[in-house]
Amino acid sequence: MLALRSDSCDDHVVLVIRSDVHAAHHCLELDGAELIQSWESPARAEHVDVAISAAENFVLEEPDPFDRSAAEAVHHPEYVDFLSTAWRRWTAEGHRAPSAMAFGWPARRFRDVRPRNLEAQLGYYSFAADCSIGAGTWPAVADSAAIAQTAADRVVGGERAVFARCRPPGHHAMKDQFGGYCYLNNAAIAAQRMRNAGVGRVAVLDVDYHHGNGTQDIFYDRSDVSVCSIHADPFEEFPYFLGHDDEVGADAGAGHNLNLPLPRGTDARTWFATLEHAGAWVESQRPDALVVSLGLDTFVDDPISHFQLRRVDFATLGVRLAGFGIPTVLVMEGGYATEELGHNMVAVLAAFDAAG
Ligand code: OKP
Ligand code: ZN
Repeated sequence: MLALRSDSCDDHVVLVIRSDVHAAHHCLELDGAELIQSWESPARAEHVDVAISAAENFVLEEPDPFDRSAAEAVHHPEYVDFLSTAWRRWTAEGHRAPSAMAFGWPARRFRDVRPRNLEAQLGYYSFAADCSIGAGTWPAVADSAAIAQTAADRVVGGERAVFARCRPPGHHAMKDQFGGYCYLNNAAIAAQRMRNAGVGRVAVLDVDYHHGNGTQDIFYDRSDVSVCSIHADPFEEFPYFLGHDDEVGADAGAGHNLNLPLPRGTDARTWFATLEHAGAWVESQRPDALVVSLGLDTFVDDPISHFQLRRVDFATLGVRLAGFGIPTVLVMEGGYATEELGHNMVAVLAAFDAAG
């Protein structure tokens, strides 16, 4: 599958930041009234690592230590505190359940006032009951953020592109709410990290099947980080309550957010026509660097999603992403056809690399 190019040279490789810390985090999620092992499993990252290791032009590195200030630059500090202490508090309270999950939220006409009770705070700091907090959650979440942070640092340091093999994913994580399997917003952390290092303008292009509501939330009123998401129409798909095409940014951010919702069942032809639209808009934002929220749950055989991209389409995606011709952090998001995910990810990355 790999890239035996005649012009291939030693420094032409894909740098991958990854580690094994994620493996201790395995969510429970509500499926109707039943708790099931989450689709977002350790095996996802393992399959990606195996496929990447089998391909010769990838270099794998461990992340630098997590810099909490990188997370606090895009999330409320008290939210980061909550995430990092929730499991300890849950244990100290002596709950019977092996992991913590919310059951109530400040829905319409309730007040946005932070409660003291831990179970209430779980609702205050989340928007969905599809992920839980267990013993391995915070270590994995912090490590996933460290992977994004390190990838951004390497790109600032001169790498043309770096793949941040993050798990858990991040693009649903808002300034102060977790949900959708996401706790810290890895893509936002990477974008902000590059801004702080002096990169002038950053664009985030989110190609995951689901709307990147967290990334939109974090940058919605800013003009220095533009956000574009192609996703299943929130009228019919998670995260349901954000991601419509009339969400264009606010205040200084007006005109710097673009949502391109598509119907369930969208095929590759329509998807790539939409990617062209997204690409032209991203270029109109004149970014100096790109962050791609690289979810591959657009795959035809994804068990929880309903677009129709095939492996060959992921190679086409890689070529298009390389075509922006700017320093790029590729951040892993969703993709639940676990056995296929590694090969699909390598298809994107190898094509990106071969296209230069
Ligand atoms: C995360 B990412 C509840 C199902 C909830 C949430 C999907 C989260 C996708 N049983 N599904 O964008 O790939
Ligand atoms: Zn997704």
